[in-house]
Amino acid sequence: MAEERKEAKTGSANPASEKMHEWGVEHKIDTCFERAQKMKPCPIGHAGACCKHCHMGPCRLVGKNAEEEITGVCGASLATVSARNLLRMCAAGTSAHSDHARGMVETLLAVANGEAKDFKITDVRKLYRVAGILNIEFEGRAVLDVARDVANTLLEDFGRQHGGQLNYTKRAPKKTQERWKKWGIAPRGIDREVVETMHRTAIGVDHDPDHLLLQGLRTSLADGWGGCMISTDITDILFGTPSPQKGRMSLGIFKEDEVNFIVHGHEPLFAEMMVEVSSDPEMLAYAKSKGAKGINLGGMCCTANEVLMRHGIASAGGFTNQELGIMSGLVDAISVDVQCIMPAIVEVSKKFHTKVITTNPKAKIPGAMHIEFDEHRAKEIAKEVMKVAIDNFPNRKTMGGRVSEEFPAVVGFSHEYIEYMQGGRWRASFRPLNDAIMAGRVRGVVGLAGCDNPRVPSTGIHRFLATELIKKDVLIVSTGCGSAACGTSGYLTPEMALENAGPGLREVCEAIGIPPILHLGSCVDNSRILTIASAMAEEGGLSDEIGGMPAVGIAPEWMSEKAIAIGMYFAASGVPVIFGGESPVSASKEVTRIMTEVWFERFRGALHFEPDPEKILALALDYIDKARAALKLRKYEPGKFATEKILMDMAARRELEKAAKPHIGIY
Ligand code: BF8
Repeated sequence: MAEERKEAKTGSANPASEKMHEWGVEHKIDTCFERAQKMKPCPIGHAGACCKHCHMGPCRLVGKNAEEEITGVCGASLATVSARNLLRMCAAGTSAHSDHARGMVETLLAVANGEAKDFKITDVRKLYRVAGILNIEFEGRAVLDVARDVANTLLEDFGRQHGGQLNYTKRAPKKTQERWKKWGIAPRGIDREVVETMHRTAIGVDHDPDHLLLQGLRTSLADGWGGCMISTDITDILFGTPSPQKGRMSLGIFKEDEVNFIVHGHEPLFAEMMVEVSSDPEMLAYAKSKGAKGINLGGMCCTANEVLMRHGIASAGGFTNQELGIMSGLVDAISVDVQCIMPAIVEVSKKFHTKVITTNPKAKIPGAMHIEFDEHRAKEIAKEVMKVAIDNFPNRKTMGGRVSEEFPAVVGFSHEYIEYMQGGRWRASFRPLNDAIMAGRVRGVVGLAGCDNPRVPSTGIHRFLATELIKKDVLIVSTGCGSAACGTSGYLTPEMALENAGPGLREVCEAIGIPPILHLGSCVDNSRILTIASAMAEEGGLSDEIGGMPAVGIAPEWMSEKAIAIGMYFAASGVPVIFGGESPVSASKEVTRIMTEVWFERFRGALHFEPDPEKILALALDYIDKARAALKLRKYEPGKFATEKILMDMAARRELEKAAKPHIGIY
């Protein structure tokens, strides 16, 4: 298998992960890397040419001139079939983020009603900000009353039936909103858009590919400006808006002499409680009674991002690291809730002593222990789960692979903090960033996001793009497993700017003391990028809408339907997006044309699929440079930039702290 793997160039591109993977290969433990080799994707489904929306099929629309000449039994064309397939991926992705968001809002409501005693409103300022956006009066009112109104208002966004559109769509620049209105894609209720997408993609309903794809965009906007943005806001209100934290990342975070507990998944409610419980004196005493020196909490995937950016809890990495972490033999228990959890972790855990515990009522895995989380008894349940890990500590017997690498990381750049770091508390703004782009110090901005993927040298394309982009003065904002790929390679540090960034970007990073790759959080926190782009448009000097900014989104190793929803909401909002790997609709030239040319014309965004990392880089830079030219900004030349504007340094920012009036804007 090892030889085969070399030939196929799979495995992880991260040295620590690959070391652990090699250990697994030697000990005959299969992981996603081996399964990816064994499982050849069906080429028809892979290209979006298979329709199984009724039982006359599945129909396979293949052959010479399939687009013109072949149809399904019902007569559906290849373009219809491909568009419908993409829409269903988008609907599933939207459902995942939005169901997560619903859980967050329900918890906020429970807190407001005094029913979730272990949680509280941590960021009242953010609550007021959100209340302001929703036109809810907050001055002079009890905090919990404001929270109740915020929760109830946002809950309406899920099920709105008549008229109107999602509350948060008004946070987009006016011009962006006008485009949505013109093309009829302003989302109404989140659940409604998902249901309509499922309806219109059923046999015998909507057959016009362009019309279908517009509904896909409307659904994706319900994800971005609904599910994701709501989730980000409520999480900040409940657990605090992130500001830079120091953390540790990679597979070397486990400790031999402590109880190692991993929180994995997406919804941060349970994980937050585990953070609290891991330093609880009663739990620590219990761990000591079992021979452990302490409790070492770590995270995996997006849950890791959530607790890393708020508490500095170490991250073991992204999607393809989940089995590898267990292979250390040091994980006493891993809790999982929803999304991106490989059921295979149960099989790997059987080779060691690790307990896998499912905690969400929506998700069980055969062979795993199930202890259901209930926000009304949050701490009690968290303690129960932690005790499982502590009781399991003395059972460690099978020696796993050993990896010592762990990297420091500076994480937790919320959009509020990015605004703050450019002007201090009282004059927070995006002016300095816009000026740096106008002056040519910063060439443009790339959102590096999405999954890591065992079908490519995992995390490697993220690393390649991160290095090349910052070298070319492109500021990176990263989320999800894109952040994990960068962090587990040691890229999320200010030193990265000194050593690898181009001269203009380096100057900006040095002036503010930030890394050239800003960790913005989990995948739902892609909504922070929408907020930043809106603020940049509002600030002036660049584009007056999200479209037309020298900005691109890249998900080079995507695999999840959630990534499709994200890519589509960025495209609909005006951002050209490039996904790595083969297109899931490559079979249809018509669908591909609509997603690139037609969407760009209408929304100034697009969705490309490009397997070659060099070409992804070239396409991203081309979009950025063309946007600069269209905005009549000075031509980007490395090392040459206008000098009249400088970014605010720390000393200047401290001076501003002494000034007056807080700024509570719409963002
Ligand atoms: O939501 S980046 S593999 S962990 S889907 Fe999943 Fe992809 Fe990671 Fe978070 Ni996002």
